[in-house]
Amino acid sequence: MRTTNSRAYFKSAQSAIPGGVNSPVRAFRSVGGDPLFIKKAKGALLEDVDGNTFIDYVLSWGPMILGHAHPSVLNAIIKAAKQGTSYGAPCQAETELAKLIIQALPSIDQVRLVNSGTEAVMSAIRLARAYTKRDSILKFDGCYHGHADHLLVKAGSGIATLGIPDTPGVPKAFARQTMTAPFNDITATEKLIHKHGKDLAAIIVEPVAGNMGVVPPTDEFLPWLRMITKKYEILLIFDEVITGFRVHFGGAQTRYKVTPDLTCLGKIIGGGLPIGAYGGRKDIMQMIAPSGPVYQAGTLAGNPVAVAAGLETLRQLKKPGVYNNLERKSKMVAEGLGEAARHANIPYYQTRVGSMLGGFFTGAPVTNFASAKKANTDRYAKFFHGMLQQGVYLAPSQFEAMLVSTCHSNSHIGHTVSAARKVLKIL
Ligand code: KE4
Repeated sequence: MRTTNSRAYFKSAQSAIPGGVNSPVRAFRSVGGDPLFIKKAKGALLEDVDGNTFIDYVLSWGPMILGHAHPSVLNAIIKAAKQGTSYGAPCQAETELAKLIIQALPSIDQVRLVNSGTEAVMSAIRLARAYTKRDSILKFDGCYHGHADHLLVKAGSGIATLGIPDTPGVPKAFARQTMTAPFNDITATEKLIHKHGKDLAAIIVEPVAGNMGVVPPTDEFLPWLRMITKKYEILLIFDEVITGFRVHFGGAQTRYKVTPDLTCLGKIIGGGLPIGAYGGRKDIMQMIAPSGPVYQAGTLAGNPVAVAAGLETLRQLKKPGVYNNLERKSKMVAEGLGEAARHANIPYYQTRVGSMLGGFFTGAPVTNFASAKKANTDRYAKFFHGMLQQGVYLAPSQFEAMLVSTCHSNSHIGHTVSAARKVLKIL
């Protein structure tokens, strides 16, 4: 596969940008080799600067659930942009998006739009601390909630990929306020809560973990979290930046019928433009300035062009049959990959929630970060590059999700499965 231009662009990027990328996981560090520079994308396909095309299962890490350059989303963006790109003043579209999110997610009475998932989580945590007048928070090992200081404690995604347990630059005092427990582990979490429950402002969880690879919750875990947080008057925050409008139009909270106190969103609700959101019970959200004392602000928060892209994306997703279609296609991908691994006699543990898929090169079940880390990441790196050669673009890290869009066709899936058969056989 020709990568002359990508290599040249990467070399030039490295002189101007740390690591040559604007987000670490894009650098292919954990799978080796140099990242491909993308020239354009359409539907389920990416085209790099050397003319190679790939079936894309990264989908910009989540937002592109309708595929790239969706015609009606592009039209919405162009139409909005022609009215001006940013006002720094309220506009009707922000209320429309807010109301659509409120209608879709049962736990949300009010919502605030921000510019990224990190900002959404950062703001939700500050709000939880103000509401409860407590300082500590609990997160789960391997879950990633963006790069706000107090959340980079045994984080997943880029941190797990880079193997940095706690990043430098985070004051010890911050890290001390953040406790961690193993995902899905009720016993360990219960012990922490019995000891520190009265100091905990919030427990934040990815209801389906998507940053240690994809690890679904056990049947008991989320209902138990809801019960125990109510008992100790701790706020339960669902970080649905990935799962929101991905695993169900109403998010994981609707799929699993567990109602958090606050929800963080991002990715899909911006249709590929910068966005984040946090929302929840009115009595909590009312504390946010200017209705209350908790400050949070943003020059481009609720940006009219990003909001237009998000609104059109959600309107498309709301159409009947979209999620059933995603379910059918995702099941085909998962079954095809599983069968290819069995055919090659390679231990492969699969996970899937809707169009969010995980695959670990290990024979043992993966239920938390410790077990996810037992997967053979060297084998994953070889699989990644083998699939790339076959025109299939997977996440350049074992600790990410494989995502399917509405544009992935039966022939895209057929090609993916036959590529996996070829690659796994020679692994
Ligand atoms: P952003 O600040 O990247 O918009 O969102 C942070 C975030 C918060 N919560 C969850 C559950 C997330 O998955 C993320 C970001 N996800 C990663 C990949 N899994 C973004 C990719 C990247 O960092 O480049």
